[in-house]
Amino acid sequence: MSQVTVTEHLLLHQKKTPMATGRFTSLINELILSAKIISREVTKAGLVDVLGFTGDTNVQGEKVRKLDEFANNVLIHRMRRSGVLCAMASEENGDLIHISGDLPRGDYILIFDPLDGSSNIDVNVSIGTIFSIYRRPLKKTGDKPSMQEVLQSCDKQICSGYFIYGSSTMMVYTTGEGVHGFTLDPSVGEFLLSHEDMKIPDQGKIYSVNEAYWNSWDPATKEVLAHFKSTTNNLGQPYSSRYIGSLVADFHRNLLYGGIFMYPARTLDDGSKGGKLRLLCEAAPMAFLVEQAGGLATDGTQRILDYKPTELHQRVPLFIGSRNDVEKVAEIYTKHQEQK
Ligand code: AHM
Ligand code: MG
Repeated sequence: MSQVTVTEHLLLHQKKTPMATGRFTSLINELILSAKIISREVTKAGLVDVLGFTGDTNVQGEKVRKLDEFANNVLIHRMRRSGVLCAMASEENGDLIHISGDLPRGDYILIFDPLDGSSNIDVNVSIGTIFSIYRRPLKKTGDKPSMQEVLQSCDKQICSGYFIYGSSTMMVYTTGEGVHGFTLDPSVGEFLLSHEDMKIPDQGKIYSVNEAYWNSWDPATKEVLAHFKSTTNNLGQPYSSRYIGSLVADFHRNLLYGGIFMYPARTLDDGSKGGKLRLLCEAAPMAFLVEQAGGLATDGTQRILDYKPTELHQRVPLFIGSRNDVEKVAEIYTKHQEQK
């Protein structure tokens, strides 16, 4: 493995990456330190009292697990004091997290899912932290940014990535100059470059979806699934089905092997229809990564990075992964729309 750390990699690419300023680098370093603390606690799960629920329910209506709360607190506590942010948003908090007046502020906005894949925490299956960084559009460093300033078009992200707490802990990120992966070497406590310029294969062999929702899918979605199972698809044989239930882990595997992750819209009991995954802290950061790796991300037809969010916790359907596979999904959805 190379000896290149994330900071060195950012500096090496400074010419190509104008945001590799001291302030941006210190933001990334604070994020890395937070992730190391979260990783340490995840590794100790079972030995210390971090498994199970806190008894609270979050803004999404989901029961909060102790590790969810721990990861969220670590990120808020550290990043708030980083001096380079003007606001944060977390999957776990209903409102924007402002930087209080007595702390130094910068002009970056950080959006994160502190611990993605919560249902896997207590059973020792890979989970992750997802992050997305925007720059404040109006340089008014004195006051708090408005919601309008935070709800920028998703293609305005300047950096996104994730930490995956798996068989090893990894950081995968992009600043718009390719996707790079680093593995935490526990003996030196540093993330070292292990996967430079990652590219997702154009043609996948894997589809990842929670197929138990079959009865709540529309005919277009059912045809998408039938396509991946058929012998008349691009592969000439059924794809393999792999679903972990942690977006980070499913995405990471598909990035390396090729494949498509799908969380389609479902018709719910109350008749409403929509995706589950959150645009700002899940879909958009992964979409930035996958495009930088040569893949695609859509809601079926519309590119995720073309979304302009209207609310902080907006949800979207998500189809993300290998180019040929996501294009096929769009073809099927478009055909069904035209038939309506
Ligand atoms: P979380 O952020 O609360 O963990 O929820 C998001 C997770 C994703 O990681 C995963 O892809 C999805 O929810 C799984 O949902 P389901 O259990 O409906 O398949
Ligand atoms: Mg999540």
